[in-house]
This record gives sequence, C-alpha cells and structure tokens, in this order.
Amino acid sequence: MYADMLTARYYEERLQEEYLEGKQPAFDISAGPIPGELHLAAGQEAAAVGVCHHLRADDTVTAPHRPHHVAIAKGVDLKRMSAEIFGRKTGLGKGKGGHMHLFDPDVSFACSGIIAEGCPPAAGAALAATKRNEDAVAVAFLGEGAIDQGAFLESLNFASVHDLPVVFVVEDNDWAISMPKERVTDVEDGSDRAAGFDMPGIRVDQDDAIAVYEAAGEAIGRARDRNGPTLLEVQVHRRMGHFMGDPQTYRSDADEEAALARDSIDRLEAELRDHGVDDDELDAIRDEAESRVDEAIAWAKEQPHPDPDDAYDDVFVNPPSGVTTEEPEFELAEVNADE
Ligand SMILES: Cc1ncc(C[n+]2csc(CCOP(=O)(O)OP(=O)(O)O)c2C)c(N)n1
Ligand SMILES: [Mg+2]
Repeated sequence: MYADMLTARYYEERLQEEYLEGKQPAFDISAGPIPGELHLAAGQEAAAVGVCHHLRADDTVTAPHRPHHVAIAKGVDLKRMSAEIFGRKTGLGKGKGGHMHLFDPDVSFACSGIIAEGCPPAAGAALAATKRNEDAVAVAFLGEGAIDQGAFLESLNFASVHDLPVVFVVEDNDWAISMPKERVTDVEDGSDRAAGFDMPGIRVDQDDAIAVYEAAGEAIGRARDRNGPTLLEVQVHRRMGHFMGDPQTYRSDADEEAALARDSIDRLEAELRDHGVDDDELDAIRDEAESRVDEAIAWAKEQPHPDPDDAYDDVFVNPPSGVTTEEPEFELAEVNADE
C-alpha cells in the first residue's frame, strides 16, 4: 500500500510538471503535452489503496474524474495509462479518452468525467458476476459532491434490492470544485445515506490507509460472501485545487493548510517505522516507485500521436452517415427489433 501511495503521489507530481509545460504565462489549457483539464488526487491515496488492496484483477472498479490514485492501486498498466494521458496512439483508449477516461479491461477498471456515472456500471458488473456464478465483486468510487446524484441513489437502491456484491466508496474531500459540502448536502456523514437503502454504512473519519483497509475488508468480504452491498465513506483531503490552474480563491488559507498538514503517506510511513521498517527499506520502496513512474512517463512521451484519419474509429458502434465511408455492419433499428 505504501508503494502504491508513493507511486500515485510521485506520478502526479511528474504529471504536474509535464502539464504546465507550454501553458504559461496566460494559462492556455489547450497548450502543452497534456492538453485539457487535469484533476489530481494528492491527499486521497489512502482511500484508493485501502480499498483496492483487497481486490483481484477480475473485480470491477469504476472511478470518477480524479482517477489516477485508484487506477494505480487497481493495477492499471502505468505505461499505457500515461500514453493515454499524453494523448498517444498506444494509450489505453488509443489517445482519445484522456486522463478522465481510462479503461483497462485487463484489470477491469474504468473511469468517467461524469460524476456518479460509475455507480450504475459497477452495479451492473456486480449483477453480471452473480448471474455467472462468479465470486467477483465491484467497487464504485465517487466524491462526496456526487452523493446527491440520481445515478448514485438509484444504484444504491438497485444494489440493495438485488443484494449485489458491490461497494460504494465515497471519497469525502469536503469540496466539489468550489462548493463546500455543507452547502449542498444535508447529512454531514455521507454513509448515513445507507440507512435509507437498508444496507450497512461505514465512515472512516481520517485518511488512514490501515483504517480504510480494515473497513474495506469488511465491506468487500460481505460482497464476496454474497451478503449484499455496503456504502463506505472515507475522509480524505484535497491538497491541491480542483484541477490544475484552479486559483482556489474560494478556499481559506486555513483549510488548505489543514489539508497539507495531514498527509496519509507520512502517517503510513510512521506506522511502518513503528513496526521496524528501516530507512533503507523505505528508501528502496520510494526509489522503485519513482523509477517505475519515470520509466512510464518517458515511454509515453516517445509514443506516436494518433493518426487524424483514425479520429472516428472506435467512437461509434454504428457510425452515422458522413462520419465514415464504410457501410454500417447493422442498422440500429434492427438491433432494437431483435432485442
Ligand atoms: C453529472 C455531472 N455534473 C456536473 C459535473 C461537473 N463537475 C465536475 S467535477 C464536479 C465536482 C465533483 O465533486 P466531488 O464529487 O466531491 O469530487 P472531487 O472533485 O471533490 O474529487 C462537478 C460538479 C460533472 N462532471 N458531471
Ligand atoms: Mg469532493
């Protein structure tokens, strides 16, 4: 878990440097090697590793627009993920999805820029596993700003009614862009929502990887044993702006300083030291994490850009006329009739 937390933190530090290249002085979001928005998850690593370290490759994970720490903890291919973020042809989505749309079928991972969007597919993956008599589970990560979304609430209900092996993990970083939690949500503890759906709700009050691991173990064990869904909320901290370039004028210095003062990586490192892990071992873990990241980013930057002629490939199942010269394989109306 410590290695993955360090990997995620360093990965984002490196992305930050790459992202800023060419964007200054007026902050042109479309310029540089990583065009578009970039949402970093520094301060949220404990939630990702504490949950994902219970999972196997065939357990599905869906994540929102702030996905890197979860993807790394789930074992997404770091090279192909980096190539995707840099918009390269060998990326997970052939360079067309970008950092909010990473899909790695090898480890059953997907994410989306639409908040709470990952909840229905996670419930669907859990339903599929039960229909196939497999013991795989599914986990949907979302932010506290998404817990008022219909997609989340409907998924909780569906999962509960069908006793699905799914865990909903709310990363509560207190903010939804510039909106503080208390202005949009009536409960302080998001896991209280579980009661209305007759499922257990657990909240881990501090971003402590070990506490998350223990709580998640219980929730994922329940799912794996086919005892139904769980809602788990974890208090995390947003060390940075909502996205790169966010001046955070809405946020008090005290709030930002408090987030920076509590680092879940330092906390886990202290635990490891207490258990006799020495400097050499800790340094070796850090060095290995950093070289893995440097190697993945260097590889990604050498990859070719997609060919503009391929822009519409893999975009439409049934391309509308004008988008492609190829004959469609079937008519949409035909599919609907068959269904
Ligand atoms: C359905 C939908 N509405 C609005 C947005 C715009 N949006 C992007 S991130 C965000 C806030 C998300 O806050 P939270 O869920 O707490 O996640 P965090 O950014 O804090 O990780 C919003 C409203 C969106 N992406 N999807
Ligand atoms: Mg939030």
